[in-house]
Amino acid sequence: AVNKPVVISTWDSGQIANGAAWPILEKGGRALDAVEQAAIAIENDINCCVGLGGNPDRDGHVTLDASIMDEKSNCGSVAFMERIKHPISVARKLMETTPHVFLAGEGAQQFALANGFKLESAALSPSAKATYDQWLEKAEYKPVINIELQQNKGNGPFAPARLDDGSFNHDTMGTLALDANGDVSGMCTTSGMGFKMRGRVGDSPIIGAGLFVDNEIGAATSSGQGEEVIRVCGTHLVVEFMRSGLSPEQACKKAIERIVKPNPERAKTFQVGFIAINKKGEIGAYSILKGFNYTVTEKGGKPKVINAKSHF
Ligand code: SD4
Repeated sequence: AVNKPVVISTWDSGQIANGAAWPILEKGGRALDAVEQAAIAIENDINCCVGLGGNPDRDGHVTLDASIMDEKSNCGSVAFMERIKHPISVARKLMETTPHVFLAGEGAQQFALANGFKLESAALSPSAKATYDQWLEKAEYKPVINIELQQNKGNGPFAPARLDDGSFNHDTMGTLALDANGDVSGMCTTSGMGFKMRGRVGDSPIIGAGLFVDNEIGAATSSGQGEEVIRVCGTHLVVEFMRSGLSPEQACKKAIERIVKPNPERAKTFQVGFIAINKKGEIGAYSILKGFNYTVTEKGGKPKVINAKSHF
């Protein structure tokens, strides 16, 4: 029997995303609407890694990346977009009302404004300002390894999933849903790597890298060092492995191995995690380093946080 509806999101902060998606799925609503609401919920929240409250680039500007994809392989993305609160909804608008799939920078912002989205303040959130000021003391441009386990204080380029008091902070949010109708959709939204170079775009808005959906097979999304995901077209690879018959977890594992193989020593210095879902409603995940987790909500509606298996 097919396990539906079901929604999965990256990280334990996926509880916020799933919490917004589930009421839609439970009522028989569309996976696309569910994943958009998941993104909106996390973009509304002030946190290090998603939305306008997130960490800025190294010049002090918050620049957002987001993508969305539906059951008909329609997709939309925005990247390097500033001062718009809900990049996910801009991505959906682009998908639904234009012949294009990807807008960046000023053009993305212009499209948003032309469609009724409001220009927000450029000011940093208090938490991002504090983290940025702290970062400026050294202004070192280097990603920190396995941040979820090793750096539970301050926000490095990849901010911690968990704070000192044990509550979760956030990280890039990717959400995948299978609705009661049997259709799959997904989204990915982020403020990207903290203190990135100006103009840097990660995997999250790139279809096939940070997000991929194929309604015949399933879907995948990712979190972690975007450059490494882009290099292997990560989520497209996961979906193709599922097409060849692998379970979601096996498919995520093989994609992680593809990243690790060319240089296993180097791969120990960064984190990548994939989550995936197939048409039967089976789910799975895998990461390079320990510390990646994800949240599942299915029958009963109670979110479950699961630790992913890892390569190292
Ligand atoms: C990026 N993949 O911009 C994102 C960052 C991320 O958890 O996932 N952080 O490369």
